[in-house]
Amino acid sequence: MMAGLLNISEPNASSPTDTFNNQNNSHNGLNNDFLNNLTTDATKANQPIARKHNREEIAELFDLPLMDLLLQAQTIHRAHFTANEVQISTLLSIKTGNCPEDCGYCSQSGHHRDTTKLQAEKRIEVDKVIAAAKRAKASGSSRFCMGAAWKHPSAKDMPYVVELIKEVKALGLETCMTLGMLDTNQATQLADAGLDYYNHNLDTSRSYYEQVVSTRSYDERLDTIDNVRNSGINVCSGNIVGMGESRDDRIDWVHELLKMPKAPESIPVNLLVPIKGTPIGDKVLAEGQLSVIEWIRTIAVARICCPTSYVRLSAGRESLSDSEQALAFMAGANSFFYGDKLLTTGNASQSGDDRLMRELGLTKQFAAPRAPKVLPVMDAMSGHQSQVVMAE
Ligand code: SAM
Ligand code: DTB
Ligand code: SF4
Repeated sequence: MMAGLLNISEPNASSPTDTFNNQNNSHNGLNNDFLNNLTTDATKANQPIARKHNREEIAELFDLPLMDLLLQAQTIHRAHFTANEVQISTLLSIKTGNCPEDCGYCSQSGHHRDTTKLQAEKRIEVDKVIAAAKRAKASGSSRFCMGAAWKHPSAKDMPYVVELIKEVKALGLETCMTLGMLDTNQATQLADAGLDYYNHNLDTSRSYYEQVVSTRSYDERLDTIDNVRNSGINVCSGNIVGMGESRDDRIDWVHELLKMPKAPESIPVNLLVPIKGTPIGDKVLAEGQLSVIEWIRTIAVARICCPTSYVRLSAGRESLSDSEQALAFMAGANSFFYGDKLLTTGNASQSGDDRLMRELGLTKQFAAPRAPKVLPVMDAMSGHQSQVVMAE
């Protein structure tokens, strides 16, 4: 058997203990023997499901015939998540444009503003953000993600983002932020406010990275991810497929995730939205886009290698057909951005997504926000009120 693969036709009686949830398929009323046997066999395979693949094994997964790769990814997905259930997030740009970073794909970089002509905006007021979060909740989103075009939040931005976290959580939504780099102190402040997820993407491999960004190093990205991880906030870290990178770069990116002490809880796999006026967007518009199948392969490999992570369909869905998105869900994606807009670009329409979910038989997962780490305590002797930070 090829290294790193599950052999679902050869169940092994001496299987490792695992966290397989055998209720997966009865949960949604399927009670389908074929699906239950499929997932049961997967857990009895020769290889433990949750283990780190080495680089060669990741490369072998990418090379599989597509149907073998999809079958394996969907099988692993069902062993760890409720089948046919998807987590849905809504995005809002809370500070748009004129970013000091020079990410070659991004409409919001100040370095490309003369060519993208993107109108920069100031921070959005708290009550407007809350109104957008309420709309997101009413539409069925379980997580509200707020993005800012900053190198990092400044000292004067911190009370603003802390207030947003607290107010959005009070609505019963999970919170996610993506604000650029964070130091340990900032990560702790966000954790104490109860932030559920922080998004900070590696975007690509270490070696292709220099073709993409020059103002923020790969190691700085890894440092921010470490700070988020150590603060107790869930890590959301993904990539962009289709920037002109090679298959090797996509393999290396998956390998980077596995080199982390713990794989990100959430992995957005963006398909490049080629934006006119950005260096990478213009190049891709001139030379042609990568096959969508390669994006689907990347999703499947991320699912297999990070079996307990949410794998998210992120940028790029607006241009995809129903069938391409269905293949992405087959590949083990179980999360997507919902709502007519991402940060500056369009998204697949909400009504279209509702119809697609009905047609595919997908159901929305409920929110489960983290409790804030800080608890108020009263000193019994003095009556003095203070706050304690709870250990994770
Ligand atoms: N400014 C913050 C940062 O970069 O850390 C957060 C916002 S940034 C827009 C979040 C992610 O969106 C990027 O890391 C990139 O992966 C993705 N993204 C941005 N522009 C994109 C595009 N044109 N196509 C696909 N993904 C894109
Ligand atoms: C992520 O990986 N993708 C989202 C989210 N994290 C913040 C952003 C996609 C942005 C797409 C381009 C735009 O709308 O400007
Ligand atoms: Fe700025 Fe983020 Fe865009 Fe890079 S991706 S230019 S950091 S907003």
